[in-house]
Amino acid sequence: MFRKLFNKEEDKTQDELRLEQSLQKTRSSLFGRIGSLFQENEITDELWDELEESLIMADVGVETTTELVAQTRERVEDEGIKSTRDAYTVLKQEMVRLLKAEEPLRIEEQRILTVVLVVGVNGSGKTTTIGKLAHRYKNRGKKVVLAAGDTFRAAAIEQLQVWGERAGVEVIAQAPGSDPAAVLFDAMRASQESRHADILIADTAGRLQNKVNLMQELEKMRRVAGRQVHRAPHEILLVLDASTGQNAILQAKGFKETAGVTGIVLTKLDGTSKGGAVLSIKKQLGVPVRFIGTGEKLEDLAEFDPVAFVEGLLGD
Ligand SMILES: Nc1nc2c(ncn2[C@@H]2O[C@H](COP(=O)(O)OP(=O)(O)OP(=O)(O)O)[C@@H](O)[C@H]2O)c(=O)[nH]1
Ligand SMILES: [Mg+2]
Repeated sequence: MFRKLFNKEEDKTQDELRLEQSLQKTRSSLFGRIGSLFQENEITDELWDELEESLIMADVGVETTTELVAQTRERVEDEGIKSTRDAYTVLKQEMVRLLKAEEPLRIEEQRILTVVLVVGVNGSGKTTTIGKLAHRYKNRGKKVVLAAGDTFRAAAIEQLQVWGERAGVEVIAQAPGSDPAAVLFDAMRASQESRHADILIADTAGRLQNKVNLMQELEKMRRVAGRQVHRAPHEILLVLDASTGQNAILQAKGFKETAGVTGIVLTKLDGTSKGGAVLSIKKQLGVPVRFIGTGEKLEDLAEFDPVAFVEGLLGD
C-alpha cells in the first residue's frame, strides 16, 4: 500500500535521487536499525521500546518520538495489524504525516514580484542556498534577481556576486555597511521597474536568534518589503545546518518568533547522520521543511518531498 506511493528506481526524479544520496549517512547509522526491528516476526512491546530508543538516538527528539510511536502503535492495534511488515508501512505513513506541509510553497505562484528573504545563523548556508535557488528557478524559466542584503562584510557581497555569476542572474548590491532594508527596497524597485523580474531573493547577514537589534533589522526588512509589494516577503526561508541536529530546532524557535519564518531549508544533510531531526521540525515549529541542501554545488538542492524523504531514510 505504501510502496505504491513511491516511484520505481528508474522513475526517480533528480530531486529524489539527490535526497536519497544525501541521507546515506543518517540511513546507515541508525535508521537501518529500525528496518531490522521490523523484520522480526511478531509485534511485541520490545519492538515499540526499541523503536522509540532508535528514533531518539537518531536525533528525532523525545516529544516527536513519543508521539510518533504512540500513534503508530495505536493504529496498528486499532486496525488489527499482525505483521511487522504492515506495521512498518504504518510507521512510514505516520512519518510522512509529520512532514507534510499544509500550504503550498509560494515561490512559484503568479504575482507581480515574488520576494523571498533568506535568514539564519552564521555559516548555515544562506548564500549558497540562494545561488542554488536562483539556478533552480532560472532553469524553470523565471527571471531571478538577487539582493545583497548581507552588507555586514564586503566579502559577503562578493560571495553573492560569485553565486549570481554561476547561476547567470543579476545581483543588486550597495556598498558594505549600507542599511540592508534600503538595499532590499532598491532591489525591489529595480526588479519591478527595469528588470521585470519574477522572483527576488534577498541574502541577509548571519545572526543569532537572541540578538534583539539584529532581529529588529530583519523586521525592518520585512516592513519595507511589505510596503512596496502586497504581502511581501512572500516566503521567509530559515536556513538550518542539519548537522546541528536538535540544536537547529532551538535556533529555529527564536527565528520563528521574531522573523515570521514560513519555511525551512535544511543544508548539509549530505554530511551528517543527524537527519532524523527533520522529523521533528514541523511538529515543533509548525513550519514545514521546503528544501534540502545536498552538497556544495549549484545543483545540490532538492525540493523537500516527505514521501521521498521517508523512503530515503528507511529504504524499501
Ligand atoms: N556539504 C554541504 N555544504 C554546504 C551546503 N550548503 C552550504 N554548505 C557550505 O557551508 C559553508 C557556509 O555556506 P554559506 O552559504 O557561506 O553560509 P552563510 O549562511 O551564507 O554564512 P554567513 O553569510 O557567514 O552567515 C560553505 O562552505 C558552503 O559550501 C550543503 O547543502 N551541503
Ligand atoms: Mg552568507
